[in-house]
Amino acid sequence: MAKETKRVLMTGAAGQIGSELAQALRAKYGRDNVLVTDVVRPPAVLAESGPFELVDVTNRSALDGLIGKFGADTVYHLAALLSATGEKNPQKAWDVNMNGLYNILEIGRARGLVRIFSPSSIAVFGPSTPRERTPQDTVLGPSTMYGVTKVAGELLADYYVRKYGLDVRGCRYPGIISHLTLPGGGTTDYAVAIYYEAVKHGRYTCFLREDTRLPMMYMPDCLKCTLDLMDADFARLSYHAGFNVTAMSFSAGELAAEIRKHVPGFEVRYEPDFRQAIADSWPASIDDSAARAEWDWKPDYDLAAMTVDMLAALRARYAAGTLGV
Ligand code: AKB
Repeated sequence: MAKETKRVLMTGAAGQIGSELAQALRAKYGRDNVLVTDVVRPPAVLAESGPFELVDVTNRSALDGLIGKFGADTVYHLAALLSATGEKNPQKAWDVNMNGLYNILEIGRARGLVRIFSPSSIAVFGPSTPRERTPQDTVLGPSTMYGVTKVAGELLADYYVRKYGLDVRGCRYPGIISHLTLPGGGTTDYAVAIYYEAVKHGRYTCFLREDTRLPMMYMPDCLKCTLDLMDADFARLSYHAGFNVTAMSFSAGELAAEIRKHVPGFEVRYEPDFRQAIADSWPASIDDSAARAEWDWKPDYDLAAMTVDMLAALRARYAAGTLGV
């Protein structure tokens, strides 16, 4: 029988996904069984709800020491530089994304970890990838350093599955939308910022063109997707580190129109910057039939349902004075 997860270590826990996934893991495995780590201190609510350590994922001996001391059998490795930040500092993106993952895989191999989660991204795709219903198996050819590291990371993780029998899993996240922790340094970040600005100021200046259509997912689906993939029966999986997943696709203009249904008079200006070229190199929609077939992936939220939920949560935070100005 497959070994069970009992003690979890997470890297990159201060980020948009990490901060919510850590809470979900604490609810599932018990607060003291989930050690969250990052190079910066996460929000107080997370740092104070269970064990937390500062660690740099490029420092293998520090990471190995923590995993050993805590007795972690499973790692959620979320530490990474995203697409826009990666283009500003490609060398650091390579260092953190590749050496961080290599360190985790080597520690996993040496310590015989039960399971590792290593997220990938739609950034693995590039300008020559089919843009609509992008297949699971297709041309990759990313044009960003972030995408290069995600392709190499998927290949490296799959190699460890084949060569060492290490159980490594990951999905190609689309843009993730949430209302707790802001994303940092991605191209899809506009789809979070637009909700905040709608609630706070009733207007937003978007760094992508109005007709830019990208695949997206709401945070509750992202958490379900991640936890379900990690719970899936290994024997059912023919893919490992790079499952296509998606929940919806919309353009910046369609998102603005949906928000306007709830925020009358909401104004959006479009001033594309360097992130437009990144968005133009990514798929507009994704075929995630392999994830649906192999571990029963199915999202719950579409654009309309997500917008109602996002606006209600952000308005409550605004009323409570916790949204900033
Ligand atoms: C980014 O925009 O860089 C990320 C991603 C799609 O991986 N949100």
